[in-house]
Amino acid sequence: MRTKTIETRPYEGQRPGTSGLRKKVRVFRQPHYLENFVQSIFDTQADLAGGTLVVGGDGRYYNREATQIILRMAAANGVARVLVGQGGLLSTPAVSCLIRKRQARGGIVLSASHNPGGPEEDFGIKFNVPNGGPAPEGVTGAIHRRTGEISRYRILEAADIDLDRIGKTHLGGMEVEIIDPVADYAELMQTLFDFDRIHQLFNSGLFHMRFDAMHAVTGPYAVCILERMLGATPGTVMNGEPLPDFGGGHPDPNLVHARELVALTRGSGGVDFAAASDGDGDRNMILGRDCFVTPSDSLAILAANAHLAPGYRRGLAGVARSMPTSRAVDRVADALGIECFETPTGWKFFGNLLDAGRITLCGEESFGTGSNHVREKDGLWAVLFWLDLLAVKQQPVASILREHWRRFGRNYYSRHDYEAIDTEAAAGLMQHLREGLAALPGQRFGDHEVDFADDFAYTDPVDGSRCENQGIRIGFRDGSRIVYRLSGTGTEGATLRVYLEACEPDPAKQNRETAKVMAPLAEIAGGLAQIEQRTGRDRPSVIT
Ligand code: VG1
Ligand code: CO
Repeated sequence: MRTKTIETRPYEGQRPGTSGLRKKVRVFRQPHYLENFVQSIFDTQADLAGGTLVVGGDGRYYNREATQIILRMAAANGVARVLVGQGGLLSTPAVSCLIRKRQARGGIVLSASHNPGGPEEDFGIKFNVPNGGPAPEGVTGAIHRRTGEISRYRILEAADIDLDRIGKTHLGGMEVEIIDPVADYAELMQTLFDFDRIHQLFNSGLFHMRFDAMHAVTGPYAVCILERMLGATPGTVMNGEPLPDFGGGHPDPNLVHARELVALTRGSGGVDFAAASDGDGDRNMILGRDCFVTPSDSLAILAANAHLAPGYRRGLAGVARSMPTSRAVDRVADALGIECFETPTGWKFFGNLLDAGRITLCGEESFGTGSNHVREKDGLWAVLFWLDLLAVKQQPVASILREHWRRFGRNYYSRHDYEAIDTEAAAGLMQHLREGLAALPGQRFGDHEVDFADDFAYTDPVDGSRCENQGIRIGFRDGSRIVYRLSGTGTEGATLRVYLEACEPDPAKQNRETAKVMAPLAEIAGGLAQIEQRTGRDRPSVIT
């Protein structure tokens, strides 16, 4: 086996977004495109040489081919050992768990998360650092700079290795260990939650749940943990087989894309509990009978009840939420007397707070919840957390939710996405908003008077790094809020996200329909940003 050095030229636009580099498969398949990015990781992360690297993906189209290329490049770049999930599969939280447990110097996750897969769809690559978390801005910036100057990459000349056979082999001087993708992760979950208690809940015969793996990576994890270890009825997990095109769907666990699952929760015959996860297993959607728990509420409820789960028995150091996430968890933090941090969108911003022990739980409105057990958001972890709470409380999801609102108030919440709009129109819209910010405080829009308006900037309390232009916030005196930002994960044009939040402390008004409550705010949001005029869209593409 011989190491070859191949000449190459930089590609434009290999800048990682909110969560890794995401492009259409056909972009990734251009000659040297993937290789340039991977070599830029090795060139900037010198510690990988001589160390352990974890590699796995969500099983989408191009996952296996990319894995083989990365393995040959790792061998040529002096990596000592690579851990690869069987079949090239590993969920994002499982990669994080393995990096930490096996003291790896990094990990590569092949996924475009909730974006569709297939030859005409999306592929992605993320790099995780030794704490198990997504590379922070400093690291992604260095990798991106390197992609702009790259002139050669190294790769071993070798045949493909068998990704399906568990065990150790060698690739040149590098050891390759094909591992069971589920085992280490399942073991970690057992240390956090009371598996016996959950087992009894399933055994009672009075509790029924469904989990939708959306033909993405969590299928094998959910079958092993829910059905085999916890005794849920076989068939609890639906769409459990990972497919390269996710069965043609969007592996995005929300009310729009997991419609089939939502239908199973409706009416008197509906299941008691239902959940879904996304392409790479880091998102979660929580449903009860005739009841949807918004991700922002879920974070607040988990924070308020964390002490009931064995892994969090001693309470929480603090909590954090991404800026657009509703402020439901802030009130829980107040009540518990712990710190609450507001960070920019993207899990990488929680890493320092978790490492420094300042927070225990954190979450995002985009169906992401997690804790200090790993350094990624974790879909199945959230599902198990809810199962543990349900086993203790022996109450329907809907009543847990209502009790929570009664005690802390309800934050009605909705996100409106305008997908694939013109990039310049989107930039113009944000610029227009920015220019108008200073004049907003004190102005009235219907019943709402503007309290503050700014372009969110964040100074990391641990390392002092600063991040600007993280989204426009407009807060009103009555506690409601409008947030605008442009997505950093899309692969077509721009996506405008408008986040709406309205606060309701009065229990008598906490059972209204979200869309009705949001209508006046949505109208104000549209007017302020001139959405229709600038994008040509008279309604959002997706409302979650
Ligand atoms: C979206 C979400 C963000 C999340 C990111 C990655 O980013 O809004 O909260 O962290 O996806 O999630 P954006 O920039 O498109 O709004 V996933 O499941 O890719 O790993
Ligand atoms: Co994801």
